Amino acid sequence: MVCDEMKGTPLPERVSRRGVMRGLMSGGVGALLSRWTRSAAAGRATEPQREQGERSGRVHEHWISADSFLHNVVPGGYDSMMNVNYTSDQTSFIALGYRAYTPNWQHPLPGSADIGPNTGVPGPILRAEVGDTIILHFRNNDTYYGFPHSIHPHGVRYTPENDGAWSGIDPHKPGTAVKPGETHTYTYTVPPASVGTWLYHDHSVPQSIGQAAPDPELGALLGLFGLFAITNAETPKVDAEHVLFLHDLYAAVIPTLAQDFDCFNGHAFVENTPVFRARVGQRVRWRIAALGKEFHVFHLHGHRWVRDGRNEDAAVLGPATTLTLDYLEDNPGAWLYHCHVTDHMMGGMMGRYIVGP
Ligand SMILES: [Cu+2]
Repeated sequence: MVCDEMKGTPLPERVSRRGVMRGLMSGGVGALLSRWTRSAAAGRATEPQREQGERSGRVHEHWISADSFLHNVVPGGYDSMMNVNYTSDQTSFIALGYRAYTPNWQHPLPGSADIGPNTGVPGPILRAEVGDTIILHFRNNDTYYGFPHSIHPHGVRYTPENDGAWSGIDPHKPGTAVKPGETHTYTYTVPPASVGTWLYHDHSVPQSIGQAAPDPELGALLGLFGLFAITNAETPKVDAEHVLFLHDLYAAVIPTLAQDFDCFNGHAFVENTPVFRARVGQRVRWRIAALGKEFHVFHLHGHRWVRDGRNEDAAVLGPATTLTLDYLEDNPGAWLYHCHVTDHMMGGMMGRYIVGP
């Protein structure tokens, strides 16, 4: 769900007397308070700061940490399509993920409609409107691998000093190789051409695990990626929003994995991948992104959308490309979404989409 009526509103307005009364009358004061607390903690986006030529000038300030943690790709231990069982040691590895924290990286934020589950793979959804400024305070908390990391953005506007991309040409360029325990702050602006869905990801020094060949984006392969959701005043409001990352894990790169896995949001196989939900009559938006070295075809059963003037029920994604798909939900039932590349279907890119009446 998208809380558009809450997003980006100054805090005093969010807890107006009328809002409190409405919450009380609907018996939802607890929910209202928890929503306010969450907004207060997650937002830090509320201090108006106009820049020359910018329209609304809201500042979105986030405290992001690159964390290392044990991650199980197939927590249910079962691939129902191919009827294969897995043990957790075959499907687990130490992942990296961006997580949103309270200021000064004190505590991880709980998941919310605004930032998503905040479990790390993918990272938090970073929202902004045209005219806003995004400030990312980044901490490298990769205590397991000890690699340097960065945040490199797509789609927003930034100077070379905020690019976060290692090339080796200037090894001392700040923000391109933030060492474990160190921090860096990136600043981006949001011009009209930034409307849409965009990636951010680790773009630091090439690394490898064990004897594997160095990978230029190993941090991103291990889970350091997320997306921006950028809107303007004309962006239609939606009732349900589904965020989906298509990415791949290779046993040749990550030795603890028993095989390659093709993943949605860090997981493989139906009932392990996210189950998305909507109801008939709702406006639905999918924000989809891919990263890595594979090409994918996102396909949704029982549904169509319009893109570039044509009707579609499947769309190609390559590394670092995204899709923003909107439609009015009109088809109840239990549906599948999946990558239509057959290798990737077998490797785990299958999921369920449940539409209630
Ligand atoms: Cu695919």
